[in-house]
Amino acid sequence: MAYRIDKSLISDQNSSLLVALQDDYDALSNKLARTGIDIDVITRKAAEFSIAIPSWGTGTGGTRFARFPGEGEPRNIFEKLEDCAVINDLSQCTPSVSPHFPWDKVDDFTELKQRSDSLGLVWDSINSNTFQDQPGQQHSYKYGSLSNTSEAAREQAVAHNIECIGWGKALGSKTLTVWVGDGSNHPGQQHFQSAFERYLASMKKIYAALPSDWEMHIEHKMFEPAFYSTIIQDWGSNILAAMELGEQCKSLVDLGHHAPNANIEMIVSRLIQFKKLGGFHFNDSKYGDDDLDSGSLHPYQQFLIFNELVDAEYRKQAEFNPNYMLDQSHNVTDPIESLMNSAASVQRSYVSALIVNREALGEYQMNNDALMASNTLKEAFTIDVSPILAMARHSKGGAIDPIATYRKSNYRATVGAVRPSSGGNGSGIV
Ligand code: PSV
Ligand code: MN
Repeated sequence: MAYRIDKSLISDQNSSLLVALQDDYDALSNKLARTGIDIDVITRKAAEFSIAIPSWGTGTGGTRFARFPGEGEPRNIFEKLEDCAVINDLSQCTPSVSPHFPWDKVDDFTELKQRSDSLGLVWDSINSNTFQDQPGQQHSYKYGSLSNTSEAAREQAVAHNIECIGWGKALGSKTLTVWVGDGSNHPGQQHFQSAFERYLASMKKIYAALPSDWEMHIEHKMFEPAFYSTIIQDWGSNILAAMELGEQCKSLVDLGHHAPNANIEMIVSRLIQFKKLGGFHFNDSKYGDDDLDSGSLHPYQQFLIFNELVDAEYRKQAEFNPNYMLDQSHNVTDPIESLMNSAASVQRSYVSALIVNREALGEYQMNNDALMASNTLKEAFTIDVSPILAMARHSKGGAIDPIATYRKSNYRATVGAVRPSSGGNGSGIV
């Protein structure tokens, strides 16, 4: 039996916060009404927003130097699901989980599906893993997977991705996300064009196995584990591959996978324009693929990305339906707390973008009024939309203050008693 947070604890905690929340909500309602915005419309949209939890994010992360395991870490996908259910019960915006195979492989996928059903969770994009060797694996990925010079290694990587599609079908998923670590560490080590040709040929085989109602998402990353060149190093190679593969193939943007200071919101706009935006892995970073909590460092960048996304919604852009997902590594926090905070941070960026005065912005842009265009965005960004987020959670039975309610529940210590520490303190980015 999964340990769930009692609904009565959530409602008790909420009742002590509701009067103050209603005051703040009414004040914000009056403020927004002055600019013609109906707060209830925004709150309804906030309540409809959802973002997937990465199964691997529920465990404590690490770096290549060390990992410091946390108390009560989930030991398998069933326990990861329990933690995801807690996150969703409190946050009410994370009803889906994105699994990573073979990390989350089980013998009986029917049982796994029944468990997720019983917890009220659904499955988001399936992630394949050909960036590390698995025990007993015949061909090594040391020199790459889908672009390996060895045909046998490439075939093995293709077969794994096709197997992932099969597991995804059993779980009711409709997307396969492919990220590979293929690349090189030395100038001259790899023939760029031949390696890309091999990658594309392998991807075509996976694409051919994709059900007609599925999408395949390609994730780019500038470097790491390869430190000189990476096969899909940026959105350019990504969209080229996605265009080559076909309509069901789109690009996925992980916020930590770009050169510092890259204009990610502009990349997003380009992908939207060419109907190639598949989805996101949200996280934040200062130096590289830091996998810090979403919005913890660059909330304005996250808002500007949502400004593009809401603009596409506003313009009713065709074929626009990106998947939102977190992809973070929690090294010093309780992963449940970080994931709840991060989901709310992304939801906040969405809500802030919803209150941008788009007619005014469009006019300022057409009149080249740079200052007022910029101020229009800043005005929306600086309005504190917290009461909208809290009210959206409350309206769905979630917690007005998810972190406080979670701490009050004593969940971590409770599961800690039945989940002995993995003791795994070795290195490893997860
Ligand atoms: C690679 O750094 C990445 O962002 C990909 O999404 C992987 O699937 C994930 O992290 C987990 O290693
Ligand atoms: Mn990612």
